[in-house]
Amino acid sequence: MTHPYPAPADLAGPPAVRTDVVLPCLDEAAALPWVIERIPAGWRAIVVDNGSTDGSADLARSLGATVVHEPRRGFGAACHAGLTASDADLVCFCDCDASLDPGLLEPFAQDVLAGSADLILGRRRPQGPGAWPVHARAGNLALSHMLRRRTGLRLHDLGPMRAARREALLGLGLTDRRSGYPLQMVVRAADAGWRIEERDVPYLPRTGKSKVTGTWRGTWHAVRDMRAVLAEPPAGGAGGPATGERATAAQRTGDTT
Ligand SMILES: Nc1nc2c(ncn2[C@@H]2O[C@H](COP(=O)(O)OP(=O)(O)OP(=O)(O)O)[C@@H](O)[C@H]2O)c(=O)[nH]1
Ligand SMILES: [Mg+2]
Repeated sequence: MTHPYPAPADLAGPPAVRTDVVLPCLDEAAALPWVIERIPAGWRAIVVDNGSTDGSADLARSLGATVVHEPRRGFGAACHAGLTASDADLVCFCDCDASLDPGLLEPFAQDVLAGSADLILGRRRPQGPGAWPVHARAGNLALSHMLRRRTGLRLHDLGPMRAARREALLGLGLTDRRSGYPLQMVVRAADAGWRIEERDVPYLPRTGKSKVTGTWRGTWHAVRDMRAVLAEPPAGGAGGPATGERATAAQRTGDTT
């Protein structure tokens, strides 16, 4: 797949860094305009259409996004299809429901590029009631504790907004294709010694119908998928994606290698 913003070959200086934002999308026509207009200038939006029936794919295309079709349902299936479709240096992820502003990913990408972190996650800070149901918040907190026990990582949230290098992400060999995908990414990155950070991001009430955390069924499925990820045996630490450095003590509470 060609990138719409190729690095000009005839200009002096280092080639431009390319960044793609993967936007998993299942019936998000109401949210798409808000999301796409916030993609940083020069970045490409890859909308992964996961079987929408509300015209999301055509709308995304008309808004200038690259559209990838992933017929297999599941948040992880959609995210991974976007990752494999990307040819950029950096890949960011963001939900496509207008709960998170993809424009906030710009400093994430800059810091990954500068090498100060290998994976940066947005820590969701709910803005007003309705942004994050109580049961979802409690589930997320419990998950953060389990993650800490499993990896030593001190994260407060396993949010969907993140940035990392594409080749490093592919190297994690992620296998979950449902709700466990975001957790598996963090667990495997931690096992491999990545430096993982989180940054506050405002979390807004989503536009359109809730599919996961707004429903008990969705939450239950997410918990089931995430428990399966946490039960996986640790992979042999392969070292950091760029430098091979281990995570610092400030980022982790213990060494699990
Ligand atoms: N749940 C779900 N989301 C998908 C799927 N494929 C793509 N998505 C998109 O993934 C993003 C996250 O899904 P959401 O439905 O927002 O899940 P959530 O944020 O956990 O929960 P709610 O916002 O409360 O529904 C959205 O942009 C969805 O459109 C899928 O198969 N299931
Ligand atoms: Mg959402």
